[in-house]
Amino acid sequence: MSAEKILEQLRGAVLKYDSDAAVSAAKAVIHAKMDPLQAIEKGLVPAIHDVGEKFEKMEIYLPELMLAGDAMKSALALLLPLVPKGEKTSKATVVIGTVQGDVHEIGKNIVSSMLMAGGFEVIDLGVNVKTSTFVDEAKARGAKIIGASALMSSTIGSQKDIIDYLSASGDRRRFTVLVGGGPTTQEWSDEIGADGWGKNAVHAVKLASKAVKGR
Ligand code: B12
Repeated sequence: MSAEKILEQLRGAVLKYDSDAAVSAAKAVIHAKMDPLQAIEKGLVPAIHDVGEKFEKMEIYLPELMLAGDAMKSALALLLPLVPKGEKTSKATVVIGTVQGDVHEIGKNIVSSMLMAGGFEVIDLGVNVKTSTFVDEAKARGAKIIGASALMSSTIGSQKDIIDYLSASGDRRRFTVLVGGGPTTQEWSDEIGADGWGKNAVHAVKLASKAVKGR
């Protein structure tokens, strides 16, 4: 099967909310020895964005959104482990999570895997992570970088809370804070005083690598 056809199957599986089809398409990616990251970025990600647009236009509702998320996660469960792990020279430790009140994890998981592939030690705190937990864990684990993902306009404020929390305790300069997620922008990152905004997982790794060199 051609790579284009396999990408089409990945897209179709998410758009049809079909986890079984997503698993079959992911297996086809593996069988064809395709680059897993390309399959994710060109097949799965555009499809889930289309689903988000349909939800916004109220053409579909929460159950479909959940099923699409499940289909995407089923394919990612096979594809993300295939992203080659970088040398464990550990450039730095990164503590990453999705902010408080927000359970969107797909983008954060892709960023985590790519950071690991880029040679970072990654401590993934999961979703709905309290501001204090980001900071306490970063201190406890000797992390230099904190990554905060937020997918909703109602939760991006928690990214600012992390920075304010660090400033209040005099710890701001000890950590590089990177932010990302759907509604965030470079302007937002500048406004809240973050150290970098990543538009995707590849960009996130570049930012983290730059932060390590800059220290
Ligand atoms: C799948 C999905 C869900 C799934 C999530 C499943 C899961 N386990 O993650 C479920 C069904 C649970 C869900 C629930 C809800 N959702 Co929802 N969801 C989506 C959807 C369709 C896709 C999100 C996604 O996975 N995108 C794909 C990934 C790859 O993209 P990404 O997350 O942006 O990540 C990339 C970059 O942003 C970047 N990045 C991400 N994080 C980070 C972090 C750092 C540090 C860096 C550097 C970079 C970086 O790299 C990533 C990889 O390239 C979006 C629509 C959309 N366009 O995003 C809506 C969307 C985010 N959801 C929305 C809403 C409203 C909800 C609900 C409130 C719905 C409801 N009525 O209950 C709930 C919220 C629950 C909660 N408290 O969090 C809205 C938010 C609107 C807004 N702007 O505020 C959206 C935009 C849909 C819409 N268009 O209306 N959702």
